[in-house]
Amino acid sequence: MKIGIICYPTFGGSGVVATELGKAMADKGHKVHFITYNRPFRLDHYHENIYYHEVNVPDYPLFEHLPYETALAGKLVDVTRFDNLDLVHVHYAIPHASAALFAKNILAESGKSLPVITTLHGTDITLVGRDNTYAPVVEYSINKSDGVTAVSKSLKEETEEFFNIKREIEVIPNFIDFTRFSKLDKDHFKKAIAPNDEKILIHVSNFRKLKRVDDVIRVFNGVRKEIPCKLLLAGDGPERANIETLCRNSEYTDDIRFLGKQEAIEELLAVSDLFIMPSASESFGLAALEGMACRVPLISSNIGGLPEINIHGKTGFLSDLSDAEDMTRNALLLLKDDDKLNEFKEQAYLQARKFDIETVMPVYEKYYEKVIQDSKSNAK
Ligand code: GMT
Repeated sequence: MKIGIICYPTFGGSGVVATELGKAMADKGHKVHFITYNRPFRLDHYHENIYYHEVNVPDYPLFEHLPYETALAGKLVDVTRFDNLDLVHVHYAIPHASAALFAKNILAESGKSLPVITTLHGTDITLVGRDNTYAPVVEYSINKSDGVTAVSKSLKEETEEFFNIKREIEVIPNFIDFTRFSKLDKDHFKKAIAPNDEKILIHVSNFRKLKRVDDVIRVFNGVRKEIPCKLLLAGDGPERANIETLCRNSEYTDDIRFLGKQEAIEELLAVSDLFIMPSASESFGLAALEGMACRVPLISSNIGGLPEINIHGKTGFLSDLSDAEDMTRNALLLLKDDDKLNEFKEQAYLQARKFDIETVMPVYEKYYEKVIQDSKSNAK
């Protein structure tokens, strides 16, 4: 197949899923065309089946806001015509789905069919997509796409609860490429972070409010009161400055390291003992699943799609939203008992194995084929 992929190229779950899926499709022999405004950060090597088309938005004195959606639609029309795409798969509804549908309609004028698959990732439904400004466009785009997938059961349900959905939404979960995320031997690195064999807690996110990084600090302070440990904070975003202030006022400030955006996240996960994800909203929690793939158990809130990956009392623990005390208790339960911790590490890994890209990629491939076939039948 000749597949177009539209995604955000930045650090963030939806871009990671889009890129890893595209790479896996390319390995399988499909031609994959990424269409976005920057090279996706995990698209880091040459591949004979992968193409990258950059969307540039020409400026004009009249524009106070650059019309990215129009430029994206125009680029998609151009690539589809030249490379004869069989379908386009857009990740994150806003503004990718409506731009793709616009391109589809333009192409239809000249008799070219371009099926559009939209994958809903999270905040495009649970947060920003609910804004009155975007909601009618999101709803229309979901109903008019040729195929729609959601990354968890919970996200599908939330979509159907909030929007007036008149079509089937397929749940296809996110996945892990185990060639990248398998526990690496990084003893020397561990020694550098925790020279006295302290336990290492980790949090990875884009530091938005909904990630509740302040709860991570509360949990860490509570744990640190009882046992020697270190906290790694990877990622960056709007809340980072506030969190740094919070940490500077903590008596354990020397045990907390801000690492900023990290590409080789697997190396950090490889030395970690516990992942903390207390989010207020999380459709799936890919960053945490990457941790589990590296045998890092998960202390998380019990919202959204998190209970679909984190099995309470087995791969980690689930707590009510904002209950940092319970999260602290659960973290200590594991960190104070090496046998239990090792047992949870193994279970976390086995659970992550269920989301192996080798299993999930063919599900997407079949779905692509079905959507293309259905579009052909509907056109007759
Ligand atoms: O919230 C983020 O970390 C970024 C966001 C994105 O779209 O890049 O993540 C969403 O999609 C990820 C991949 O499907 C999911 O693993 C995240 O849970 C989801 N984030 C939220 O729902 C808040």
